[in-house]
Amino acid sequence: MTHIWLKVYLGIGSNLGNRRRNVEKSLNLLKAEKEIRIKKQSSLYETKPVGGPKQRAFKNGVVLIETTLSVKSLLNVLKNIENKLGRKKDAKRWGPRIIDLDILAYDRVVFKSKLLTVPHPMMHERFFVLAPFAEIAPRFKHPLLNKTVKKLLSELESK
Ligand code: A4P
Ligand code: MG
Repeated sequence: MTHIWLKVYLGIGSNLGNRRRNVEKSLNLLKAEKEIRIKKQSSLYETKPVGGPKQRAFKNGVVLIETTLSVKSLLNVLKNIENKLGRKKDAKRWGPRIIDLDILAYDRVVFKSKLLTVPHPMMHERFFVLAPFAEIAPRFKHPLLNKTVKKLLSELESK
């Protein structure tokens, strides 16, 4: 059987507990997956919370992985990791979280269902995504907007 390793960008965020350690733990759990390889990781950015209740600042980063998992299986792996790290299911939307793992882009696939939208529908509006993304992949082109991450970041910064 042939395995195709696709390039996928993941967004990671934490604003509860030891934020840096939560991110590290999630990366270790990703590394432990046979069908996932971590290729690049950004530094961690201290970012102001966007939306939700008043809450602590986040640590945010972006990683480039290669995976043979389908986009749906990957989402399940990410949710399992969030649960293992103790993320509460009933937490409010946009509320504080131990760990949040989002699929920002799955290769150049455009896909939308009830459970999953790729590329992530808000990635281009968010500094906390674009800044670390631009650090590791400035020339990655947004599959729908057809602009590079670097360009999206500079447009956001000049708004
Ligand atoms: N889902 C759909 N598309 C995706 C995708 N591309 N990747 C679904 C991951 N999940 C996706 O997500 C809710 C559901 O979205 C999932 O069950 C999945 O089926 P969640 O992580 O359980 O809940 P959430 O994170 O509260 O909601 P949401 O809408 O995903 O919020 P975001 O967009 O993740 O934003 N401010 C700063 N500074 N840093 C942050 O990291 N994060 C958020 C959350 C808000 N403000 C922030 C930050
Ligand atoms: Mg999320």
